[in-house]
Amino acid sequence: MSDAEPADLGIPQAPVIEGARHVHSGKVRDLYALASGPWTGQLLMVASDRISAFDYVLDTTIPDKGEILTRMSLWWFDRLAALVPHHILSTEVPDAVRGRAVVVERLAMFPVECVARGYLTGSGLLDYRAGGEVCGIPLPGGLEDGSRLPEPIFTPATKAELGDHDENVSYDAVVRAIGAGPAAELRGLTLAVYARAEEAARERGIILADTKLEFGSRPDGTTVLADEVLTPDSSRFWPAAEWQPGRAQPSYDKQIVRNWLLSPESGWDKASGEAPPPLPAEVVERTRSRYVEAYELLTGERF
Ligand code: Q0Z
Repeated sequence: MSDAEPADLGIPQAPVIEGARHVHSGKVRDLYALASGPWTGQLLMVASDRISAFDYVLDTTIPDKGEILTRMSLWWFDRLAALVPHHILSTEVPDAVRGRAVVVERLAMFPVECVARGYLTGSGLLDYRAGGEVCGIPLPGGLEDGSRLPEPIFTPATKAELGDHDENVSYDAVVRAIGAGPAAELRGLTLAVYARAEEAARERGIILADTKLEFGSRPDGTTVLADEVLTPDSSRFWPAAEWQPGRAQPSYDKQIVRNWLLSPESGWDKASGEAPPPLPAEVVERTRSRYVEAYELLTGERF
């Protein structure tokens, strides 16, 4: 395979949608440009029922996952609207994707993944273990996987190609990329959104360990919160009752899938480099229930 060719990550083709032109796909979402109707020229963001685990998009879908995450994101956008404008224009979308798609303003996106962390895990933990800091922010000694940080930190990353991991960068690198004013604004907004959301989640027995946000600019220069927000695909949610620093925390949504894939029953060897097998119906149903439970617990609304 030539270097220019992307790796085949097993992502199914984005579905054809009448009146929309496919422009981009992530692991579990598809982006379209609207080519007809009242929102011509704007974007249609579609959440699929696909799920990823251990960096693979699985062959099995989780029924209603796309709709649950779309509704969760919409709930947060509404709750955060006093803090920052958002990109949602309409939830009136083509029938084929009803409930799991939104029409959004086309923005000039900042090329920065804006991450806020209140707890140490994942790539933050790896960086900390390698040098005592994350994105150039020095942290106290003695922290473990899952430790609460002295205060939430802004740990920006630059977007990688599909299939690669984002790369953590220093705040200075963000300043160089987009300028000091925009960098300060994104850091301030990211930490403000995290503070608001962490508090709301905590009141409901859920730890919001970290979250990844994306922002864009309107033609008039207004900074707008974009993409999806505060879903289990963009954030780490942990059941507060089970929080125990010093080990990997169980994930609210994906733990059932991970445990089954790693169990002898799956017959899968993570180290083999082979794609994981399809999930049994019982694992699908229990995972769907976790997404529903997370939605209902966070929002206080029935799915
Ligand atoms: C979001 C993404 C997805 C794959 C571009 N309001 C906006 N204006 C311009 N661009 C974007 C947005 Cl949200 C934009 N992504 C991320 C979404 C599938 C990648 F549905 N890329």
